[in-house]
Amino acid sequence: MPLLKSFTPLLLLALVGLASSATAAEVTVNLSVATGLKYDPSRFAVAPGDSVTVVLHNGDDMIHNFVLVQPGERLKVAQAALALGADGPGRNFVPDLPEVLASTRALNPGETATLKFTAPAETGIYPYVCTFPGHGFVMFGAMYVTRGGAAAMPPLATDHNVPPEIAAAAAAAGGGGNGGKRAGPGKWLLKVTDRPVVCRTFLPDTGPASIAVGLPGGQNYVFDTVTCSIRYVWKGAFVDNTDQWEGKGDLWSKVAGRLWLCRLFRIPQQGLVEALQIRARNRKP
Ligand SMILES: [Cu+2]
Repeated sequence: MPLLKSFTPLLLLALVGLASSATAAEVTVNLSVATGLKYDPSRFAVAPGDSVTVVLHNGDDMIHNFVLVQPGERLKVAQAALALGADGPGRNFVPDLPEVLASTRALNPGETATLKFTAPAETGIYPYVCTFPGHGFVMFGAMYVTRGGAAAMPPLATDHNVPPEIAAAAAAAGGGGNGGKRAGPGKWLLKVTDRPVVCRTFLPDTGPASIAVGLPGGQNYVFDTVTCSIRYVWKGAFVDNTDQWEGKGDLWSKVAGRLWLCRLFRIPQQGLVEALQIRARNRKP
């Protein structure tokens, strides 16, 4: 029976195909962009092979996109997007990499886009990220490909696949970390008046050895002493240390204002202060 033998694998494949298509579901995920470089929701679950429709609405006042990537490849893709430089806008800020699984175009404020794709056959945690220059370091989420549904995801408060700020907020809301008691927000909000304020604390999406600096006039930044770079800049209120100082050190301080720049600024070797002095000197008539 050689003929039947050669057909057997095909038959099996067809049966497997039928079985998987019978279990694959059509899933629609409504994602919006909230202010402060955040996706809402910051994670969702689908099953392997599901037909997924992501409807992305940009409710923010900046440009954003949605790029689904292979597990563990968020930063590689974000860095490659940065490296596109002047080519970025023409490519919707999406680098041509095999790690990119699906992506929307770059959306202007108020726009909505629909993206359809088939969920990967392999279970895992697939990051989604905004690859607009600089956003990828803080603006991301996680698509869980799992047969267990949303229940298979870890508690949000301990999920390392969502931005730390979101996990910390969930921990605070659930009473985690501070023995169930959370100090009122703003109790230890550091205020900046007419002199710069320097604060050594733990903030999301920067190294553990970072220093926050608040400047008179309402601009603030965080300097990462490990990478010797400015990680992000925000305006408005400075840093809220309430959770960090009132807790056991397991909740981080919060950026109290509004992020407007999230890009790594490498400090030139000669040092920022010296560079600024030289610039100021050259400006003099
Ligand atoms: Cu973005």
